Order: sequence, then C-alpha cells, then structure tokens
Amino acid sequence: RAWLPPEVWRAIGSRHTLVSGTGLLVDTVAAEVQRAAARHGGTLRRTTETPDQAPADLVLALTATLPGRRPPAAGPGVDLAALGALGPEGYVVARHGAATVLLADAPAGLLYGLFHLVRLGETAFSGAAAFSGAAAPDSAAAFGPPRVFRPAMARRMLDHWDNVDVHPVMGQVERGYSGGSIFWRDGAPAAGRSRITAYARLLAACGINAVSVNNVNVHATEARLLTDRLDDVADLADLLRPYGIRVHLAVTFAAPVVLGGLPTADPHDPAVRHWWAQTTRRVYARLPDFGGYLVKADSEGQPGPFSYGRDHADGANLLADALAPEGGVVHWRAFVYNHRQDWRDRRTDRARAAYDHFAPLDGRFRDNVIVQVKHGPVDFQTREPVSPVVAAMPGTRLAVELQVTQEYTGQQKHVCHLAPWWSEILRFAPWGADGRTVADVAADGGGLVAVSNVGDDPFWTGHPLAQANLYAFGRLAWDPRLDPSALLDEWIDLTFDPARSADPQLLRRTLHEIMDDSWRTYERYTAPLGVGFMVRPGHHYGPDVDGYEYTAWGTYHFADRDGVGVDRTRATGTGFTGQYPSPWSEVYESLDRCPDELLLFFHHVPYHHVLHSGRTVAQHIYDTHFDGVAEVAAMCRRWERLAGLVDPALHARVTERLAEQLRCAREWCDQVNAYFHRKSGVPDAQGRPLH
Ligand code: GCW
Repeated sequence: RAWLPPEVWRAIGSRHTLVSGTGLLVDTVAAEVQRAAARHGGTLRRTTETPDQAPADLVLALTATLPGRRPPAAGPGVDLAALGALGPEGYVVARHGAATVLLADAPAGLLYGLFHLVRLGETAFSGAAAFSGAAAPDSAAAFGPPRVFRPAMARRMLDHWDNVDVHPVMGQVERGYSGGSIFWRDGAPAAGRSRITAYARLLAACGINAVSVNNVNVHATEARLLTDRLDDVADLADLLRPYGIRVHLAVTFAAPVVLGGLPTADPHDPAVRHWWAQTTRRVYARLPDFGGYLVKADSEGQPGPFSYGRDHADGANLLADALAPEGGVVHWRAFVYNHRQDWRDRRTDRARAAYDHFAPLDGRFRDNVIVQVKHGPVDFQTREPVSPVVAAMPGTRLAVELQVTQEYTGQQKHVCHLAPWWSEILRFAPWGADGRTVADVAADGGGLVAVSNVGDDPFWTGHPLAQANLYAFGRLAWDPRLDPSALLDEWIDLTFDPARSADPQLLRRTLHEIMDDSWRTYERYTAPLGVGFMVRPGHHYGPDVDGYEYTAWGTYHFADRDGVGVDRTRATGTGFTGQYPSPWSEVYESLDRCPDELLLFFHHVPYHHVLHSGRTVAQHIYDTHFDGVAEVAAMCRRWERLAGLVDPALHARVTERLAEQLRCAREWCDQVNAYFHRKSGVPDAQGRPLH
C-alpha cells in the first residue's frame, strides 16, 4: 500500500529484458524484472558476462560486461567514454536501435536506473521519452542523446527514532505517528521480515541509501545494539543490503561506562579510546559494510563530552578515530542547546545555540566526522530561517537534517505536503543569490538526512498522503533541483497508477489541489509569521499559545498587549542575526527588509505594524487563520470527489484524518485569534467572531 504496486511495472514487465552483470544488487534488479515479467508477460534473460546480440527491448548492463564499454545491440553507439565515469550509483539511459539501454559502472547504478525506467513507464520504450528527470530543463525533449544521472548527495539517509522497547512516555517510535516500529517489536527484532524488505525496496526506489535504525535518544536496551545485541542489527542489515541501503546505529556517548564498565567516557582517556576502537572493530568484524555512528550528545539530557570538560570536536573525533580504520563515519548532531533555560532570562536565545557551540570548532573535526545540522536554528518548525551553521563551517563536512515525520506539522493527521518547504530550504543561498546553496553545502559535505515517518501502519505513514513526503525526501536528496510539483506527479503515477483510473485527470488534479499548497495552509492556521511553537507541550499536537511561554525550553513568542515576536537583532535583541553572512545578516536585521513570513522570528513588533502585504500584523493573523480553516474545508470537499477512484480503505482513512484536520484547524484558528484579540484589543476589520 505505497508506491510501486505491481501495475506500475507493466511497461517493463511486458518487454524482453536482458540483464548482464554480477553482484548482489544486480541479482535484485534481475529479481525485480523477473517478478514484473511473470506478471505482465515479458521475459528475462540473464548473463554474467558479455551480453549476446539476441534482440531485446531492454538491456540492463554493467559496463564491465561490455567489450570496449560498448553496448551490445546494433545501432548508433553510446559513447561511454564521452560520458565519463558513472560512479558508484550513477547510470546512463539511452534509446539504442530498437532497445532501451541502461548502463551502470556499479550494481547500485543499475538498481537506481531500473527505478528510473519504472517512473518513465511506457515512455521509456516509445522513443520519445522525457527521460531527463522531473525538473530538468529539457524534460520535454525527445528521448535524445544518452544522459547520465548521478546523485547530488552521496549519502541520502533516514534516521529512525525507533526504540527496541516501548518507552513509557514516548512510546515505541519517538515522534512516530504511524504505529509501532517496523524494525523492532516486543523488545526484539520484528518478525515481519518481508515488510522490512518491502521497505528497503520503497526506499531504494526514491533513492535513499542509508538508514539509522534506532532513536538518537539512546535508552538502556538500545545502547546494547552496539555490543551484545549486534546480531539484531546485522539481521536488519541483511534485509536492507540487497536494496543498497547501509545500516547506521545511534550510540550513546556514555557507552564506555554503561556497556564497558569503565569509570569514565572522557574522550581523552586512553582506556576510553581503546574501548571505542575495540568495540568498533568488533562491529565491523560482524558487519563489514556498517555505515557508522550517529550521536546526539549534550542535548536534552543525553550524555556528552561537556561532562568531562571537553568540547564537541573532542567528542566527535573520539568516535571518528575508532571508525576511520574501518571506513565508517560519525554523524554528530549539532542540536545542542540549553533546555533548562530560565524563561525570565531574555538574553539566552536557543536559536543561537548550535552556531555558538559549533562554529568555533570549524576545522577541528576529522574528515570522517559529519556534523549534522537541523535545517533551522530552533527545531523543525513549520517556518524557520535556514540555520546559520550551514554557512559557518567551511572546514567541516555538514549534513542537513530535515524532519519527514510531522512532529510540528500535523503529526500525520493533517495533510502537510513538505516538498515545497524542503525545496525552498535546499535552494536557499546563504551567501546571497549568486552563492552556493544549502543543497551545495550538503552535497559537498555529508549529504541529506531526515527523520523517518514510517511505522507498522498498513499505509506505512498513518496518513496515506504522508507517503509523498517520504518519497519526495529521497528524490530531493538525489536531486535537490527537482520541482516539488513534478515530484508529486511522480508519486501519484507510481502509487495510484492513474492511467488505469476511471478519471485520471480528476484524480491527479484533486491530489494536486489538496497537497500542493498544504504546507502553507498548515502554516496559515498555526503559529503566525515564523514565531513557531504555540503547540501543546509534550506531545506537540494542537494549539496552546502560551504552552511553552513560561517553560525552560527556550521557545517563546513574547506576546504582550502591544506586540509579539522575538527580537533577535544585533541592535536591540539577542544578536542572532549576526550569525548570518551578508546579505542575510542585514536583511534579517532590518525590519523593512525582513521577509514577512519570518518577521516574528527576528523581530518583536507592535500589532499595528504593517507588513509588505499591506496588512497589519493583527489583521494578518486573523485573515490567515480564517483562510487556513476555509482551505481545509475545501480539501475535505475535494477529497469526497475521489470516492470510487481510489482504494476504498485509503479513501476512508484520508476522510477520517481530514475530519480531524478540520476540527483541529478550527481549534487553532479560534484559539490563536481569540488570544491575540484579547491581548491586543484590535478588532477584526471584517467583523468576524474572534471569541
Ligand atoms: O524536536 C525534538 C523532539 C525530540 C527529539 C529532538 C531531537 C529525538 O521533540 O523528541 O528527540 O527534537 O531532534 O533530538
């Protein structure tokens, strides 16, 4: 019940296909083709060496099997030499004589190329295919000269916040909205192994190649995955490997103490260094393709180097040194801030924390350390500026972390299609329009990472439409320039097989109408103008405007009778704007130039402040909240039109979730509007009820 149902393999499955090459992933490719052929009437021939000249509609070949790197069938040659090395995951697709040819230097390339052909469907064989990818400028071109596809990011990773045990407060999956873990059940590996294989296949089809299999908050049982429960991790790795996915593990910095019985975890202590080296050696002896460690240290109660008077470079390098001989990496999270802040203290600013801790360490991290930065400076809010850390560490490999799980964006009860938001983030140019983008920094560094939204729910993601977020994340990590709307089409094509629908246009149009703008709709009825939070403390679902206002978590809006927002300017506030390079440093500092949607993130303004839109802040709050609710009501009506056009169980599930979204959106609207009306006394220009 996700993308890649058997029907979407029709084009490939009805052809005569030749697969040549050896390797685990070539076996996977052949098995996929075989399964499709068995269903749709085609055939598969398999060779391990030079393909014969017998005719085929589709040739999938490792270049090593081609003498002189020339493709087998007759016709104009694909000049591979001119195309350059395809790399470990790249591939080339071409029409070649009467055949479609997919070539790769390495097995993973064949696998990703195969899924590319699935996306193309019949057009892959028509001779007039737009085979250049969803957003490439020439995507309308005919199936022209051979083109090479290579991922922008070498590592495209999902972090599961899954616990082996059920945590008393967080449940099994921390911030999981799709049931229990697909990896773990009742304290042991989950029995549904075929489900894990199915998951690996879904991930490979959107380009993901690495998974961290346990929560970054590492509790007692999960800590042991590193040592005496390593076999459980190796079992998972066996299931994920055939689809090119490497396993990573979240580890606790206190492991030498809690697992090794040492008196300290001090990174400078020789016994501690020895323990990590030994332990890591044992991990690789059992699991030679292990990816590496993921660490949340000195954050929200997790142990870290600060306890020993050391900094995060000392901590990260300790693990990096243990991993280096084995070829592993450590993903070291930059999500470090004081979660025991005094709300009365107006000078401490959580937004500053990651930069303040990490920017001074630039240049001190080993090559196999990847500092993993949340995309925004605070915490996965619906709207935040890009984290200034992205532009502050030129001598460090950075990975950018997104949140596919919808902790702050409706918890998979609300439709909130996040690809447009991620696309904005990835295209953002921290040094100004002509400079490198966030995507460039991630591509040159540690890649793109996201927190997974998957669980043991029959639809995988609780809300069936939330699958599109997972799909889009993988595709954007492969190519950050892809157009979000085109990606939605890809997902629709691969999931609903609209060609076979009774009304393909209605299906596609309705899904676009509901999903394209749904992130902005969500933004309209929740916290305004980038101020963030206003969610119910703890579980973070639904409105509570002052819920965090007098807590220790550092997430405040400072609304009073005159105005609202956080003054983060250098002139009068926390100085956070100074963490950005020019021009953003000046743009965000300036009340006039700051973009409306981030105004309250950077400035505290009176309710009568006039936005670029021409409306006052108070009127903007009222209008957007009413609009947001109306848009959700429209989503509900539109979805009704799809009854009978999609699987009835899926239709029912979405209907039920939309009803909850509408209820919750009204609640948000009424609470936020009532709150600001009561604080400010400003009436609504349109006289609507503000309660
Ligand atoms: O947003 C917060 C979440 C925590 C999470 C933390 C993090 C895993 O509320 O549940 O802990 O972020 O990213 O580490």
